Amino acid sequence: MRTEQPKTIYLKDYEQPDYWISETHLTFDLHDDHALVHSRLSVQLNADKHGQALPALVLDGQNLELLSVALDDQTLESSDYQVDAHSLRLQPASASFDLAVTTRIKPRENTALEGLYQSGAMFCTQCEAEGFRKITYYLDRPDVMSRFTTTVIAERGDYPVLLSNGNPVASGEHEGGRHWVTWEDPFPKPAYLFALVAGDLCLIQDSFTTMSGREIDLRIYVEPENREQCAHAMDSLKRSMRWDEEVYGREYDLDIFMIVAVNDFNMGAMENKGLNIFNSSCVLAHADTATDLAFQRVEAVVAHEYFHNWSGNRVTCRDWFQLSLKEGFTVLRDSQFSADMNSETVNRIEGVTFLRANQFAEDAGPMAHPVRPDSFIEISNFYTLTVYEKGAEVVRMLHTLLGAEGFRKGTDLYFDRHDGQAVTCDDFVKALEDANGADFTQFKRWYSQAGTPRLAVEGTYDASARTFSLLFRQSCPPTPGQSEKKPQVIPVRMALLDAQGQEMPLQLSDESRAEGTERVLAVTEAEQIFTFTGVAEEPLPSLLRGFSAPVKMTYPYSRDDRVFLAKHDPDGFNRWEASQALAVEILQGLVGIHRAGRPLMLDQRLLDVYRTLLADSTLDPAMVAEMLRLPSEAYLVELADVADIDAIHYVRDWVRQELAVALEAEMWPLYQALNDQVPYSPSAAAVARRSLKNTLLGYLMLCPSGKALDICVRQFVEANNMTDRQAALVALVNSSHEEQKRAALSDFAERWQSFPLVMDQWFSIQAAASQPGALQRVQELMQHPAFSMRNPNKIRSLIGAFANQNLVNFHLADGSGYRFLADRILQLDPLNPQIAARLLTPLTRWRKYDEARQALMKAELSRIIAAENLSPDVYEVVSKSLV
Ligand code: 0A1
Ligand code: ZN
Repeated sequence: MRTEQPKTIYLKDYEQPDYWISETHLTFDLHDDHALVHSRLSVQLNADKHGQALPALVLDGQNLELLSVALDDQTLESSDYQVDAHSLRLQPASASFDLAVTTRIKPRENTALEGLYQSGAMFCTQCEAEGFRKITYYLDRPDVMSRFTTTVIAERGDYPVLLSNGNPVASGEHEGGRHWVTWEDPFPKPAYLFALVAGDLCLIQDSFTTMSGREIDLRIYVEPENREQCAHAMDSLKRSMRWDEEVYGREYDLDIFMIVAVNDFNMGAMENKGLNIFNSSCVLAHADTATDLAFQRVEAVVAHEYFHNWSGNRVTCRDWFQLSLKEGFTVLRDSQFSADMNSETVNRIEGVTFLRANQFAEDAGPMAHPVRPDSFIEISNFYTLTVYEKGAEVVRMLHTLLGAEGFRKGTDLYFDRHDGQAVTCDDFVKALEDANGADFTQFKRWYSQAGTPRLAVEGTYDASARTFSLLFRQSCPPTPGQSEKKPQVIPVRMALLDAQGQEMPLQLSDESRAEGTERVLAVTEAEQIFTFTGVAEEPLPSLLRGFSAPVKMTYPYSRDDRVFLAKHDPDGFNRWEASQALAVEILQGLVGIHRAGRPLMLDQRLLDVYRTLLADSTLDPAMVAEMLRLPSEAYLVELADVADIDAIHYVRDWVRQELAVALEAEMWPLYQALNDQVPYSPSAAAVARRSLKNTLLGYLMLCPSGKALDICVRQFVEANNMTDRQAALVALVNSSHEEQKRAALSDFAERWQSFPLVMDQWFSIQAAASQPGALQRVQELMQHPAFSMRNPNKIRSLIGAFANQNLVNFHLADGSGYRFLADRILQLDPLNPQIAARLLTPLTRWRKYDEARQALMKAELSRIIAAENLSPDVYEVVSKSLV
């Protein structure tokens, strides 16, 4: 139990800072077991707030050893200031002064990976959100923007590369083999965008000519053994830079743009000004070692961080409650980019699948919060799917409502108006309103109300009046602290289909003539009717196309309607959606039948849809692969009130096997045709073919004929890329062919043992395999030399994969999975509280399970909260989950 209750911080308490810092001069003296940080700040009173009175200056600081303080070059006595565990407080004598502070820190002992730390042999930083205060005393808040000049001094032999933000302006040698480099960043920035790197890194270099003809020096720094794995990241960077010019009119501003890959990193990457620091998993990609999915992730994350240079850095957040200002917008930007680079429909399907299985679950759980939260204890806990993914959906809806052109006018005004400022989500929406003469007052409830809205739709056709009415009813379930919800603006992109599946002309009752065949209806009321006139025959509506709003929509479609839509809807996304919904309905029905102890029978309509897909050679193979994929266990759990995970798992596996057996004859020739042994290519078309081929392999391996085993083993051995090799390994690991499985796993480990990212895949494939005994396997794997509790990627790929992806084993009725996870969280919390808090997610979902499991899960949460010296990170998640 904690003795001191951590403090809750509220948005409503926001105040401007008492002081500004115009200039920040830093010198880092890096040594093996410590670093000396000299800071010299030019500080000015915030006169708007205080007139002439001089309040105390209170700087944030944590885990710092304070060595000296000087005010305008006068060294202060320790009686002149107060230091506690979180701050340094002193009384200025004038409205403008220089403050010089020296601190000593211990980067090697920094296992939380926040502030300045060591990853392997290199020094690096992570300052977002509040890591800078672990480097030196500072006003560590995003509305304090300052010009940084940074000098890094270190041993030349071990640290030939010394980097920070901006441009290098001077360098030199010191006695005894030490050297130094000074970097100057001309753009004022908050401390969370500060970065420093020192190491023995190799450089991959390229260049980019901007729209105004400036030549930008592009640099990727990695450890020498990874040199061959940077081409895709570099290419993605150049395409991102061009895309941001073309689509948003945004040009890069500094002369250098740098990316550094580090192995120990809490998140995916960080958008530090001019010096992005990346988890190596989001930079490195080579066909031999990375799957197509990993390639796509690298492309998306490189783009995301690059796009932050405008949406995040040039215009930043006033306070951390506004986090979605930069994250929601930037996630939308990176997904638009990925859609443009790949298939728009497939990209949207992947995004929606992820959102519904994960963010919807967060929105229905104890940590549910609005896109702009009202309060937090630890801001790190609010880098969530709601702030990122739902936040992106909110901006996407604004895009849908304004249209591409209106949206672009709005973002131009936003960037123009707020360049160099720290602003709020309201400022963002205001710019979109002002540029378009729009009123988003009601729309802004998306920022303040948590929970996933329900949208129940009904359609009525009046044959004599030739009208078709759509009745929309919206509601939103209560979430923590919000019992009542007001109606939100829900854009519904839709069409009406005739009996041939053609889109019909659309005319609303208050319109004089029909116009177009697709509309966006803005549902704004709790209950609202839209009536279409001149409707020649009873239509089938195609609703919420492209998932135009993050809601749970229902419409009383029959299964035959869904089959029709899955085959005929001209909108590709909604074809997929219809096949998903059909599969969900069938699986849910079978779960009930299985629980009642009755025999299972597969609705032939699902087979019919799948058979048609397999026969249609005109379809995009990636799209076919998406449609052949059954809804995940996680999504089925999310949809259930109380999830019977054993039944869900059993039924889903059973349906997969039925499908495989029934379609084996159709699947074989298609697999063979796709398995054409052509040389590897990373093109979108080749990725699509691999995706379908490997989906088929997964099904074929379920057939009792056993015909697929040899082919799968051959694919594993002979593959000329990691996508095919890994797909074969997954199929083997999830099969009952023990001998082949063991051989493949040990062959794989031996071959890739010195590639940490490949070993991550090896860990997670085993951790996610649903056969009995998974927990013991995971415990054994924790002893493997490639595993480490100090490396977030390893924790995610072994412990995270087990708890989040292996639902039957994690939820074993004896509670062993829960106990194991709680033990790991307690073990990790003193080392890395951010990752420990993130590992809690599956335990926070206890309301979804039966009473016995609920009791077991809550018992583990209670055991965690009773522990001594819990971090605020873990304390916040556990205490909110137990309410
Ligand atoms: N801003 C980064 C990701 C990031 C988030 C949180 C962090 O610490 C709590 C660190 C980095 C991005 O969106 O890419
Ligand atoms: Zn981001």
